[in-house]
Amino acid sequence: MNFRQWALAATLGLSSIASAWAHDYTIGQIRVDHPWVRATAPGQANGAGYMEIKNSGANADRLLSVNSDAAARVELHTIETENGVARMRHVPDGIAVPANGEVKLAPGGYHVMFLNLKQPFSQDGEIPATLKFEKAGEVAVKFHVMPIGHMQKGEHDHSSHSMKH
Ligand SMILES: [Cu+2]
Repeated sequence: MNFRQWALAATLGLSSIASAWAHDYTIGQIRVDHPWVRATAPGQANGAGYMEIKNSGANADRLLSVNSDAAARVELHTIETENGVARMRHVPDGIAVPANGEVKLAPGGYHVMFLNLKQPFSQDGEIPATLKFEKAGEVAVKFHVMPIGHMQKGEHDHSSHSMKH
């Protein structure tokens, strides 16, 4: 929960809002903040997941993989632009989390790709998954299912990419 969310919750005096926003997971020096996916459109076979990963330790770590029963396969992807065309690329070596730093999985960049969903992602649902870090180990998280048009502040929509699998 950032300060703005905290201030909002405090102003409204609604602890239920505060707890709904408190959605982070800690393992060792790693904190996983607000994992979320977008609700899927009818017929959409794949979904993308996002989160922020913070590392308060003096050693770099790496998100190696994500497992979830919600999809037939889960991969880590990034988006690269070549000759003006954005394409998705599998990152088999995982995503580095710098020492005393953070990495953001966000629309238009790194994401968790859920391939061949067993059920659609429906709004307000939760998608359980296990994140595996090279050093910190495994942590179970839940991706919150956000409304279909949800974007993080300052991000552009790249939802069309998810149709290209
Ligand atoms: Cu992807």
